Amino acid sequence: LKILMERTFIAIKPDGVQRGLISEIIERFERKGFKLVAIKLVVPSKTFAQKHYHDLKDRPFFNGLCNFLSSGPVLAMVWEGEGVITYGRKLIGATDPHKSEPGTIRGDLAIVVGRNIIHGSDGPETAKNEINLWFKPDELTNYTSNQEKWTYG
Ligand code: DGT
Ligand code: DGI
Repeated sequence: LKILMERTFIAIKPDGVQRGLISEIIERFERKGFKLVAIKLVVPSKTFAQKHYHDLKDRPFFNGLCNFLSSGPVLAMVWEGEGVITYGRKLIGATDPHKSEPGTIRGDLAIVVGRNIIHGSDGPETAKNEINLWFKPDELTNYTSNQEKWTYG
């Protein structure tokens, strides 16, 4: 059995932290079987938020989005597992909570796009870039979870 391990960057934005949704969100990733390899609570600067969202720099909501991301603590995390980039997005749900399915994080826990509580990398390239932007190499742990042999067989 060959496991194709991947890592993705997941962040609970200031609205999710303020609304007390940290444990609820982490629980969903944990229960699925994904492994937490890095975590920290940080207040990003506006400049840092602009770097994180640079792909959206021409959108009308870019400034408001960056102000919002830097308005309070963000819980930055790296999660590992087979297919975690794609499946993480599935757990999160569609960008606009009006459209996210019930059962997803945004579908169950958010209402409007400007306050959609969580971010997740949208592909292998962004995952790599976002992990490098938010974490130093020595902040990423390497360990074998006792669960892995039961989760993957
Ligand atoms: P803020 O700046 O933290 O108070 O954020 P809000 O609540 O004003 O709203 P936000 O962050 O969703 O959007 C920031 C700005 O961008 C806001 O002045 C309205 C504008 N905006 C947001 N979404 C859209 C959109 O879909 N289209 C256009 N044209 N403008 C938008
Ligand atoms: O990767 P996503 O967060 O699902 O979506 P994205 O990368 O297209 O957009 C990043 C964030 O920007 C999103 O979580 C919320 C915000 N956003 C996206 N589209 C809109 C938006 N915010 C507002 N106000 N209006 C939008 O149309």
